[in-house]
Amino acid sequence: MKKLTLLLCLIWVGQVHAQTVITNIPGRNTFTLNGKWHYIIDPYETGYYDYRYKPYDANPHPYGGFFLDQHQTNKTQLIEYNFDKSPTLWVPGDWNSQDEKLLYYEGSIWYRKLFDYKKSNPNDRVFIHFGAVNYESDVYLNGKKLGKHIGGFTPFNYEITDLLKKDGKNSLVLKVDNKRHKEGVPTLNTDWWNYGGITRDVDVVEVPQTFISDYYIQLKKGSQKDVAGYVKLNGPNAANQTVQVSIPELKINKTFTTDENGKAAVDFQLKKAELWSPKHPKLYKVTVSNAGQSVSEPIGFRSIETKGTDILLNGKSMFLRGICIHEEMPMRGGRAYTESDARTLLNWAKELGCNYVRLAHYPHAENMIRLADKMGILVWEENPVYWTIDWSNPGTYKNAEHQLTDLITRDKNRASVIIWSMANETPVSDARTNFLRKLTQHARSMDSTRLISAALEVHGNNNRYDRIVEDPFAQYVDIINFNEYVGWYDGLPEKCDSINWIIKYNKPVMVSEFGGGALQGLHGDSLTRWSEEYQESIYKHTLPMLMKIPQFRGVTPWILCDFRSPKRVLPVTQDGWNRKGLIGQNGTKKKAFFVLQKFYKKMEEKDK
Ligand code: GCB
Repeated sequence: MKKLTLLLCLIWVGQVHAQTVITNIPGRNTFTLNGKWHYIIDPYETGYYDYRYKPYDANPHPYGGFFLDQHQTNKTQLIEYNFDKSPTLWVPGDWNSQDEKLLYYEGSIWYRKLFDYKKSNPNDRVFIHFGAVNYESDVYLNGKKLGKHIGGFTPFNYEITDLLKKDGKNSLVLKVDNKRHKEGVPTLNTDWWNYGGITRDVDVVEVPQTFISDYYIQLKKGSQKDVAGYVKLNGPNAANQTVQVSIPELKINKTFTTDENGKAAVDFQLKKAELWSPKHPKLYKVTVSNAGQSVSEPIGFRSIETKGTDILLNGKSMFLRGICIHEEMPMRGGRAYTESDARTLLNWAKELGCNYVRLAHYPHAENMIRLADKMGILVWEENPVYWTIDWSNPGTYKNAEHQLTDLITRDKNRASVIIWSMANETPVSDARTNFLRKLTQHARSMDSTRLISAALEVHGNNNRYDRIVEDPFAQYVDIINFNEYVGWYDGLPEKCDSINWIIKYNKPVMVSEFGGGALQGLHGDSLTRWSEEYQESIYKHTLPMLMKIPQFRGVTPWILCDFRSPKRVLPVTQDGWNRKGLIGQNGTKKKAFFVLQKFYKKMEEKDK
């Protein structure tokens, strides 16, 4: 009985939500938990609910709850699971592309990792940090619940200082559930694969008692020399402390003092700094320090704003030569997650002549954004508010706001990121516009320097060839972006030649999507659906059509690579893949790739 009480005490029934995210993980003292993790497929959530469907972590039971990671210690003991004897999955990585029987799986899978950890300093604090887990996760360390996290594409962490075993193995267990929900963000219906699992890096992060948890060091809106931002300390000695910000290459070394909440306002001038741009992606090593600790990372400085119908980067008008990208590797057919995956995708974008990418339709891995910083590629980042979100559900709004907060928190120091996108192709209604307006206000309150946009929709009228962009949400954005599919869902490619665009906003206009499907290697004439020639024809007719829009300032055709989608069921042609990529599932370029490449060469010449 005593043993039972002890065991029950070990189970912490309260629920802690993920704590404020620690930023700049690559710049910290970390220990990776990437590698092989044992897993148990649990479609009925037997490891979570008892037979009365009550969660074990709220109603502890000595043998229930896979998070206890128990082992049979005598021959009479009844335990109906065993992580040690279960197969393994690679983390990070989606489960769908690692085990054939999981390709279409949507449900719960338990993951378990055993690890030893010795602190480098006995007084330090220790956190466990997840780059992303899709979609919902319940996290337990040594049988205790750390919390629950919702949202498949943003980082979260939990403090584990007091739970770590001094000697012996720690057992880290996650229940990961990728079931879709009507009220979720995204919701039930999307045109991409619902890859489940621990899809990004897992790290143990060791920090001092009071540590630099976050900082924001960027040029002020509209300025090319004034830096503004903050440094935040977390811990018992966070208030009234001095913190330093230094940029040795610019001989800058400034001191600021934290307020009673541990936050210091940062304000200084850059003299003779080289501004970041796609042509010169200059990054400076910026170091933030306090009481003997320091955190560093490369940061670029640039200004981004709109003026009338122009987009100004460092004060100069530019055209954004872009492409949409899903976070997926064509040849492997799973989530992209390594830096080398990111490099493959961004190198293709560069080869196409891009200076800009739209990372659709959710936050991509941090290594993608950091690489874009280094390679000089501008970035659109997007919240997964897609199609028919449950607009009037306050919980759905909170969820969307939370995901956006975590995205901005993670990437606010990346010079490459110039646009926060609130949503994609959302149907106009008061509830929806209100939802997006609130999200926009929230984004601006966190980061006043970047531009706000969303991929809007196009409407027709009685005239067959009029196409109108008119949306009550347009008043809140800095750049009008819309998706159009003339030539694919809307007539044949030649229809583009007759379209009359009606866009009555005195703002820059960009086209966030256009395109059509082609099976790589399938040839026919330009009217044969799915042939490379049909897709090529769409590009040949669309680009001149868009050039007629006076405020046209950029475009991100749909899409760099073919990607998996369960909605695309046409045998032989689709087989579960959306074929609108300029590059096929096997990594081979289709004819349309070269049409866009030629157009971008011309646009680049013009920009010089
Ligand atoms: C769209 C969506 C995108 C789809 C694409 C398509 O408008 O924004 O997510 O994949 O159309 O292929 O139909």
